Amino acid sequence: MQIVTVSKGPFDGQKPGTSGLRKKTRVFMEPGYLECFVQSVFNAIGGAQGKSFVVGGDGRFFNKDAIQTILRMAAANGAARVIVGQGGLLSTPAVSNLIRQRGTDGGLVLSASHNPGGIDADFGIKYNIANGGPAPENITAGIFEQTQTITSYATLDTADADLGSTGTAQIGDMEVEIVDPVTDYQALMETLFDFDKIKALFASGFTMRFDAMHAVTGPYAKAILQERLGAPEGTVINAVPSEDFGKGHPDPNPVWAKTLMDEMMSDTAPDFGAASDGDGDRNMIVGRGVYVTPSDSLALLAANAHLAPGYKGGLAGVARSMPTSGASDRVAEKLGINSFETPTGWKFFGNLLDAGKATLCGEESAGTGSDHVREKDGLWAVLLWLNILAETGKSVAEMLNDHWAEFGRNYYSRHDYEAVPTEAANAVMDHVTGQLSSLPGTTAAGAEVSSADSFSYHDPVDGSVSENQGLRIGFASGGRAVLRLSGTGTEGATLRVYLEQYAAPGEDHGLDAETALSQVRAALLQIADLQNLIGRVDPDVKT
Ligand code: VG1
Ligand code: CO
Repeated sequence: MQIVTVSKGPFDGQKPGTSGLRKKTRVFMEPGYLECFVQSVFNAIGGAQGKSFVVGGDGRFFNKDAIQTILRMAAANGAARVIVGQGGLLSTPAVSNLIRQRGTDGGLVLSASHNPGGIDADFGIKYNIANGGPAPENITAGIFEQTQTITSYATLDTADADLGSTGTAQIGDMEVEIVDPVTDYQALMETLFDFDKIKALFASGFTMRFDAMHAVTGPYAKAILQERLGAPEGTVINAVPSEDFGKGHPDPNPVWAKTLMDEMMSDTAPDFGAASDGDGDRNMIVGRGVYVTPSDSLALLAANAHLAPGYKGGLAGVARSMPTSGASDRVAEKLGINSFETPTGWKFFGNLLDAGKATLCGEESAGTGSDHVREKDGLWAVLLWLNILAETGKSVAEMLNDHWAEFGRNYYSRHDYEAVPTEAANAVMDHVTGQLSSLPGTTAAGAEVSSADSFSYHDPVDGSVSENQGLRIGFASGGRAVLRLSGTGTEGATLRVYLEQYAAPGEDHGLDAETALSQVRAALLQIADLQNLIGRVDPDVKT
């Protein structure tokens, strides 16, 4: 074993982000950088001696090298066994599933998710715990602490393991098991959904386009949708994972999945469209001529999940992140089940799922999932949609209109201001924070403010408290604006503004979102003084 000493951990004090550590790829490639993070993880969990882990990534540039580094370090730290996806590939939900199925002590996912890939783009790593979910805050804090004091890491001087074919390999005393990335995941999906029904739907001529965005879900979607469920060849596009995601942003939203959006809005649109992100944990759902917001998708899945075999007993509860619209709350209320509002980031759902308090969870950023794993799961959401469409025989547009007629519609949009100088972004947050107590009862741009606060989450399972999780402004009209800073960006700050307007059953549900949200937006711009503080009012990305 080789002990490499480092003068001071090459970390610059970055606190744990929304989802693991994300940096420019070249930063990760600096000698010792990845190594120090991995050693910090091992140190923070009381060492790797005798433990087993799952390791895989989304196939972006540096994925393969990083995996070899981790394997050598795991062996040097005494790990007994590591399960790796063939070719180094595993989607985030597939990692979560393998950790749970094989009972490993945890896992490492190499991905910067929706951030672009390549030597001049982004790389990332996240640690998942034995329940298969993202490390909760007490563990990420421990990892952070280790990164601040680390002085050495352990590795082996061995050749790379061959990850090209399934089977086993040996590194030092550690066994490496190379598995097909899709097999176990597909088996899990078969237990949840009525594959015969979905197969019959495709056989009847139902058409679909799935955009894998040159990222990790390509092999999964091809195996499940085309080979198993009989969707024709060409249903899955951009299906080969590439190191730079075809130079795109593997972010499944109408902006970055524009080609798919254009097709779905055209005369020749298929019945159903979907896309997934870099590491396969998110999804975008589109019907012919109609985009489904992630918040609506969560609500609609909650209302109809019982149509799929895995959920036929009903749901214990639905949890959503705070910026996600209240649409799923209305479903939970009607079903008489729990509903929860958590901070942004999947790690906050873990306790609720483990305790059996929630069955479905979702975020406005197109993450949806359930208690089948402890991560959000893009393809799972697509299959649940397909199962529901197969059962009801309705189109996506009919499903949406019926849902709004019953529950009302939460018009919704997120506006992102990217690469804002950190000081300016902080100034916006400070400016709004300073007004919170005086806002209720005042009127901004014609909209009366009914409530304003900084969101704190009290975990109902372990009692932990997470403060400063975003600023919420409620309006008497049933509107809401939320402001928060992204925890996943790698350049300056990203300011996210979330706009929502409720229209009750019987009210007009046919407006375009921009019109429906115009008053809330005007009020927010006035309260946050964006023009003055960041010099612009128009966002870079609207989803
Ligand atoms: C974003 C999303 C958040 C999601 C996170 C990780 O975080 O808003 O909902 O959980 O990305 O998703 P932020 O802090 O940038 O708003 V993923 O697919 O990158 O693992
Ligand atoms: Co992701």
